[in-house]
Amino acid sequence: MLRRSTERGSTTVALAFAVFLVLMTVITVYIFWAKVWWFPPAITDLGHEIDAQFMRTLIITGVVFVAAQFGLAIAIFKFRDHGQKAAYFEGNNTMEILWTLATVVLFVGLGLYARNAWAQVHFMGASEGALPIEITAQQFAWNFRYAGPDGKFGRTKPELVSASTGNPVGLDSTDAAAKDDIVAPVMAVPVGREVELIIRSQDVTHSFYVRELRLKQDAVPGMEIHMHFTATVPGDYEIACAELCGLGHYRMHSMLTVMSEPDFEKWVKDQEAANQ
Ligand SMILES: [Cu+2]
Repeated sequence: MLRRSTERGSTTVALAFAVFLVLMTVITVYIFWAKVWWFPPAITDLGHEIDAQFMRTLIITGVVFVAAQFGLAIAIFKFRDHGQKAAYFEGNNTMEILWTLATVVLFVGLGLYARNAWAQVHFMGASEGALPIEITAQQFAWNFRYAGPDGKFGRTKPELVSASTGNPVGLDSTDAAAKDDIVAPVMAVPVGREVELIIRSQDVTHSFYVRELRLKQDAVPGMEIHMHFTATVPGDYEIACAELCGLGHYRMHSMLTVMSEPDFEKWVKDQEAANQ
């Protein structure tokens, strides 16, 4: 039975909600468009590729988001209460198939687009001549080991690990190759030279994360995980632990300094002197 006209009138509510949706959508788009909260500039070629992929994904999902919100606003206003009888229908198979297919095509398409960038990091190793740096994560610090002049990492033993005696990674001093190894609490790399990371953990799962490298990799106990990058912009960048690893997680950070080759040589010499 139809209600009397004075009892109708969800127009105000429907309009208010529709306007709210449109406003919320416009504000959201503006926040991304104006890059109000954005990541710092990338400092590797791969970082730029990742950013390009991010923008592609953001534009495609952004268009879908705006269309869906505007569509919802229109539907809310158009189908408001006119005092009419509610209609019921079972759904629309054609539409279901269409938007499932569209989602699959977009998802797979984006994946194919990014496969090169992904493969460069995860399937291809560092090239010959890359500078190896071993990263050992522990609660709640980062240790960076350089092989020293002999280019070889010396033996380590878990039972020798002792931060208080200045041996945080357990270097075995009876091994000749271990004698010139450098262990530092901060990381330095030469600009423009490829670096091979060997990421380990002494206790729980941590995550090595440098925003500007667009690189985030878990450090997993019992595993040696290889990553590689070439930094192209000198500067200081924060290294954070991106895995909640215990009560001191918040203070588990360090610095990555990208410097010129001569500055790097000098830095290594200074570290050698400090280690002796
Ligand atoms: Cu951690």
